[in-house]
Amino acid sequence: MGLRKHPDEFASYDPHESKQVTQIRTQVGIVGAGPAGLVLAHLLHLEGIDSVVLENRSRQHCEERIRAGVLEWGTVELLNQMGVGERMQREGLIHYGIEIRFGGRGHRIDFKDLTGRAITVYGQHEIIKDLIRARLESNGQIFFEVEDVSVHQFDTEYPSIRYRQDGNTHEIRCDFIAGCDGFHGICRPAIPTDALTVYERVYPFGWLGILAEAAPSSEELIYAYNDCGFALHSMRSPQITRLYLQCSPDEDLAKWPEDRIWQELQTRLADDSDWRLNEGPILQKGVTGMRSFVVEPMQYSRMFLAGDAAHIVPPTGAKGLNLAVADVRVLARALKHFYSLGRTNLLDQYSVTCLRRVWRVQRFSWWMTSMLHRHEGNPFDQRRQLAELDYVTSSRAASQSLAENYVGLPME
Ligand code: RFL
Ligand code: PHB
Repeated sequence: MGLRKHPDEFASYDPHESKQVTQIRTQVGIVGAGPAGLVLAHLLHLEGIDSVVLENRSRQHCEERIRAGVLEWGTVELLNQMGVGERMQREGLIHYGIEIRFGGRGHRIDFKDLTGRAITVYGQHEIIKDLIRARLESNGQIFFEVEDVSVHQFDTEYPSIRYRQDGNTHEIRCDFIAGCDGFHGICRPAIPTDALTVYERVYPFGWLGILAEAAPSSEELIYAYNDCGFALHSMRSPQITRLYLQCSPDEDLAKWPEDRIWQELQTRLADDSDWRLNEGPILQKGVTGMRSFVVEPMQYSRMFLAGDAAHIVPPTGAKGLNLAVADVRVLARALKHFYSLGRTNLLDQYSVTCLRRVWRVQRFSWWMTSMLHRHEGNPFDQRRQLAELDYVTSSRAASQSLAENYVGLPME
């Protein structure tokens, strides 16, 4: 197998561009420096496989983008095995349970008792910082702020990726392309539409997320079901709280001054005790729509989609990042198998292998979302939701099912 150890760069003349195009050769061209792209690049590096990562945003933007916060035990284990978990072990918060609040009372789901496992609360942007540092320290190539990225000839043995940077055109010639460019990326739309089936559900609500300079008001996450709508108490550190409020998907942020946000959070998160939510300056706020989305298959010839490029889950189950990591773990193993043995069987099975987990996680995220959010209309559904919350917090079997999914199903 032609194992090309180092990306080499050379220039050629492209008559269409009427100027020189810089060409880089590598084994795997990766589009996107989110969790999927960066974890994949580092896993491949550890197996001696070269890759180049292309990212259209700046390094600073990637490192400061506030997103996920909950890591499954399997994600934590993988990051540690990859040698990028040192700061996560120091600064991450290990949680052995979550609280579900409704009807004025809190109910703890005890992960340790129910599964023997825990989750770690550690911001996605911190993982991104750790991964970028690790890649650059290993002389890995990540090109930030690239423009006009396009993928070509991935239905042949000679895929390529083109992009522009500093006014020049560049081309990456590779054996495979990994589309790790998120939901709005360019890789999935480059696949012929008749080769893909899309499964989608858009929810009639969104989340207003805030980051506040306030000490968390509880040691664990609180998922609250309330007549006024869902609310979530999470955190990033002993000084920073992360909070979410159910809102409409096109909510106007201008209608949410700080005092309204705090008032609504106090109402929705209240219980019958004298518990109060700590307040503080709001550092960031934003609205996210919610959808469930899966594209099948997750591969087309020599292009493989991973993470949000292939699927989206509503954030209620805290699964998006974890699913992205699970995909690239499967992909890295399949690529290693190909380069070491010359066999494509694991690459051929990539989509089927990933989709099994993807659909189980879709089910869990949909279920958490439908149990915890208020929606218009049918009083029957509200009674049913309360019965579901009652069941899940009082039956060991039901709590265990929630806990098993929340801490993360075993990796393939
Ligand atoms: P990403 O993170 O979107 O990364 C894709 C990268 O590709 C770049 N890109 C391009 N680069 C080059 N050329 C192009 N044409 C490009 N187009 C895009 C982008 O700039 C970006 O850097 O996808 P990836 O790697 O698949 O990772 C997925 C996760 O980021 C996502 O699923 C999670 O953030 C979802 N999520 C959560 N997941 C969890 O596991 N636990 C959580 O607690 C959790 N909470 C959340 C969340 C997502 C949220 N929002 C904002 C959507 C909470 C929220 C509010
Ligand atoms: C977060 O901390 O951002 C977070 C936690 C749990 C979720 C979603 C987001 O379900």
